Amino acid sequence: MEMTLRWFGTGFDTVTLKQIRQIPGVTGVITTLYDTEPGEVWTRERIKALKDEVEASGLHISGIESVNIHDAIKVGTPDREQYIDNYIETLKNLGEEDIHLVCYNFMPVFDWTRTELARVRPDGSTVLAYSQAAIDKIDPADMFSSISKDANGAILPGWEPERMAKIKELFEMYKDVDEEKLFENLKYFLERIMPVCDKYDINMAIHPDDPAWSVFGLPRIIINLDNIKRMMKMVDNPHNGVTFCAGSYGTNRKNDLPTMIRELKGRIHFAHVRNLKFNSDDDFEEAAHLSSDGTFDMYEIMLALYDIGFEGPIRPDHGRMIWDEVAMPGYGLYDRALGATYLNGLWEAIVKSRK
Ligand code: DNO
Repeated sequence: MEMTLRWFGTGFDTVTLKQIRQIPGVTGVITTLYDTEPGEVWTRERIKALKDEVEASGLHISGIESVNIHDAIKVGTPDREQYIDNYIETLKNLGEEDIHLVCYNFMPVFDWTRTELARVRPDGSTVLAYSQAAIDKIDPADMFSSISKDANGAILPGWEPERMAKIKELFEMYKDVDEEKLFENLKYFLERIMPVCDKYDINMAIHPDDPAWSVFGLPRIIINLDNIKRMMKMVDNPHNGVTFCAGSYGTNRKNDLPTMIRELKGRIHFAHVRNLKFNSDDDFEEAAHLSSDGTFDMYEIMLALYDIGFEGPIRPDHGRMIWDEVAMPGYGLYDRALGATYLNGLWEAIVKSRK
């Protein structure tokens, strides 16, 4: 594996490349062109400029998170053709710049969903949290405003204000899209993009729906092992793979994370490793990466990745806000650096004990 950190780019991220470079063992970043809108073509010039900037700091781009998918593709409206062509063009430009990993998601309307961005934990740190009871009280149209007040001024990934301003229209667009339709539209998209992925050896790594169940009555499909297997089988190409996000699959306590990892051998292209602390089955908060701070056995997760011979990038995921840092919720420097260091420690111990 390669240890990486997500970086949103100069002007969007409070964390600098220099800081990332100083986290022991972190050699790459997972990044994006944060100011592009879903459906836009990423030009080679812009990709190259990003790459040059990252490389000048002594790091490299290990992958893109995300190239977001336009709603027309998820809904399957006739204009999807144009947006898929644009996506293919973006993949070609990434491939020509020697970038071979793209994380994306196929969640309708909302990307990851949380009800709080700054729940206070007993140690005074703050974390993202989810409570089903709170979701059940929120009008989806108010979701964005209710959450963005705690965003520390950041634009949250997947919660672009331009899209959120059209929230009612978006719900209207998805009104006839059920799980079957969403699978069908995902298949259509994957079939169209696989040739360019084959040509440039680009691994597509779908991110799970977070939380891993339907929210606000919207269909969600990337939620468990059966559905992932269905997705991989319907377009059976090694470039059609997954981002194994422990914190997202782990929201559903029926998902046995180490078993899922072992079953997905060869098709996990990217891993997000983080911990959650459950207060009940449908109320959880994000914890420090350390096993003892949350509910998951992080050693077993790392061991499963080791056992399947995982060689792709791993990143610590959402961190707690600690030491008075002010940053995008989940994406401060300090707790993610602690997370990377802890995961590196587990990995070193596993490697040595297995030899
Ligand atoms: C949230 C992230 C997601 C993820 C996308 C991938 O913090 O895990 O926004 O990047 O769903 O497309």
